[in-house]
Formats: sequence, structure tokens, C-alpha cells
Amino acid sequence: MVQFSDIASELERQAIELPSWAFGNSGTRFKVFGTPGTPRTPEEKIADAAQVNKYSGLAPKVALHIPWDKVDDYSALRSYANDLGVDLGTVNSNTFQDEAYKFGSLTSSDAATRQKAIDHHLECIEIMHQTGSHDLKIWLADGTNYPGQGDIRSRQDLLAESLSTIYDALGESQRLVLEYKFFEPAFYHTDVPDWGTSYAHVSALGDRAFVCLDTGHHAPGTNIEFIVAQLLRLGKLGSFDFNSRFYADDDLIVGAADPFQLFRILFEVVRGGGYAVDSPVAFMLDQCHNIEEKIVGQLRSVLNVQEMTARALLVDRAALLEAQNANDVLGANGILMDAFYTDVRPSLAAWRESRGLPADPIAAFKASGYQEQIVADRVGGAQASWGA
Ligand code: PSV
Ligand code: MN
Ligand code: MN
Repeated sequence: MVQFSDIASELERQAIELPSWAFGNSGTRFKVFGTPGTPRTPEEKIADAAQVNKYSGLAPKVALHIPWDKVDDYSALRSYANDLGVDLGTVNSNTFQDEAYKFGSLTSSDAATRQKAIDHHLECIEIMHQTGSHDLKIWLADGTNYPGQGDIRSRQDLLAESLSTIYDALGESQRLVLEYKFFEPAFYHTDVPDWGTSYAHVSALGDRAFVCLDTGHHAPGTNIEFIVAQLLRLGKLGSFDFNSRFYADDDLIVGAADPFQLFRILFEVVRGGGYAVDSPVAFMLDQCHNIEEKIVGQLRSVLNVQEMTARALLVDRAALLEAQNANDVLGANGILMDAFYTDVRPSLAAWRESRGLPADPIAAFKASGYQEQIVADRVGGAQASWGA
């Protein structure tokens, strides 16, 4: 049996990047509900994200979304974040809200539209130089709604061409991560629908291009941990967008809908070296808190990832391998389930305290008065996104 004390030191290096947009108001296409105290500026989003790191010790970076987080001076934004104990992380591009991209962005059949989308990414790379960000994350809404509407094959060629122009503009230490999603907003075909398509493109681009796996972007029933295992095997898993879903791209709190799935994913991450000290895999959240309080929602999320990482680390891998090699079907399954069913919460609380963190980060944040203060200070907070 592996004990908590055997794995505690491995928890030290856990770092989960928070999405700036999780702190803004969001909703569905039916209604965006406002939450009192919602940030009005990128600085206020970063300040809220810093609270999550302050109480959990788990979230040292904040991912930006351009143009939602557009500011005049990104170096100043970086210093502002650093003063609050966090850094700026992945830069997310946005080619899904302009009229110009109605029929596609990087895949558009119109050269001027493609160039506009490419230029936006070049601007993101310029911002990355100022923020010190390593990753440019590309998620495209490109696709079609009706069979025959577009040439699905030539769009792949255009995409490859556009991506290669963007990739060539990256700095030496910068990476491109390409996110896939099986549908929405396009309903017939999506230009980067699955890990295979993303893998084909990033492999053609080069060593600094990777796949981004958003846990909410698969058809129901998809074995996501298998995709994780495969991408790690191929050396092309660049990052995770964690969230959970019951139906589609729900963007709910990670580990809320299916804790067992999160465990299985994290076990494959650990098993495949994705949690190793030198791992290239970035852990991020991509969530929206439509009806719950946002800072507490993000705290719950990082704690869920930490709890499941601890359980994944607790799997007795030597015993598992032995059982697998002996074709001991239920024995092997039992070893995995033993770790999953281990309640690590008391051990984690004690471990946090031993490191000067609150045993219960959510309770400590609630007692701090920060939420009441921002409710009093901020009026008319910003909307995060269109709600996807
Ligand atoms: C849209 O599905 C999406 O949720 C993608 O997952 C992106 O990562 C995110 O928006 C931000 O652009
Ligand atoms: Mn995502
Ligand atoms: Mn999504």
C-alpha cells in the first residue's frame, strides 16, 4: 500500500493555471446572471485569481484572453500580477466574435479574412513577449452547419498554412497549443474536432506545437484517459483545459460531474509522466461560474484537482503491474479502486497546515472579508464571454 506520507512531497509541485474569464460574469444563451463583486477590469480579475492562490497555494498563474483582457501596457499588467504573487500564463486568442469570422477564421476561403485572423495571433505573440507567457492557445470556432456548405478538405489545407505562419512567428521559448472540440458553435463539421486532427496539425508544425485537451470537448462516453495516454506516449500533450460536463461543453467545476473520470485521467497523467518534474504538460482550468460565486468556485476546482491528483499518486503501481501481468482482472481493478476510494481530505488539510496554508482554504477565504469588500467596491462587473 502506498501511504499519503509517501506521496506528499510530490504534491508540492502542483500548479494549476486559472482562466481570467472564470472571474467575469457568464451564462448561457438564455441569460447571463450578474454576480455582485464581479471584476470590471483585467486587473480586478487577476486580483481575484491571486486570492485563489493565496488560500490554496495551487494557482500561481492566470491565463489571459485577448481581446477580453486587452490593456495598454502588458508589462505593467505583469508587474501588477507579480506584486500579488502570481504570474501571467497562457494567452488565448479569440477569432470567434467578429462578424468577419462568420464563415471561418484561419480556415476562411477569403484570403483577407485569414490574414486578419493570422494578424490577431501575431498580436497575441507580441503580447506574450511582454507578459512572459510561454503558450499561445488556439481554439477555433471554425466549421460549417450544413453538408456541402464548405470544402472540408481544402479548409484543412488552409488551416495548416495559417497555423504554420503563426508557428513561425513564435519566439524560441514559446509554444503553440491547438485545442479541439467536437462541435459548437458549428453543428455539422468543426475544423479541429478531435485529438487526431489537432495531433496531425501540431505534428506537422514542429517540436513546439502541442495538443490542448479540454475535458469538456468530447462526445459523451469518450474514454478521455485513453486519449491522455496516447498523447503522452506520442509526446504531444501540451496542456489541459479542465472542467466537467453532464451534457455538452458545460464548463462546470472540474471533478463535479464525474470525479471518477477525473481520477482516471489524472492516473494516466501520472502514469505517463505528465506530472513529472520536467513534464511539458500545463494544467489549466477552463470554466464558467454562471450561478455560483466565482472565487469560491475556482478554489473548489483547484482543490478537486489536488484531491484527485493525490488519489492518483496513491495507486500502488507496482502491485497494479503485477496484477495486470498475471491477468488478475478484478485484482488489478481493485488496486485502482482502492486509491480512488481513499479519502485524502484530512491528510491534505494537515499537509496544508504544515506548509503555512489554511487547512480549509474555502473557509479561510470566506472568513477573510474579501468577497464582501469587492461587493461593496465594484459595481457593474464585466461579462466574461458568450457563455461557452
Ligand atoms: C469554447 O468552447 C471555449 O470554452 C474553448 O474551450 C476555449 O478554450 C475557451 O472557450 C476560451 O476561448
Ligand atoms: Mn477550453
Ligand atoms: Mn469549451
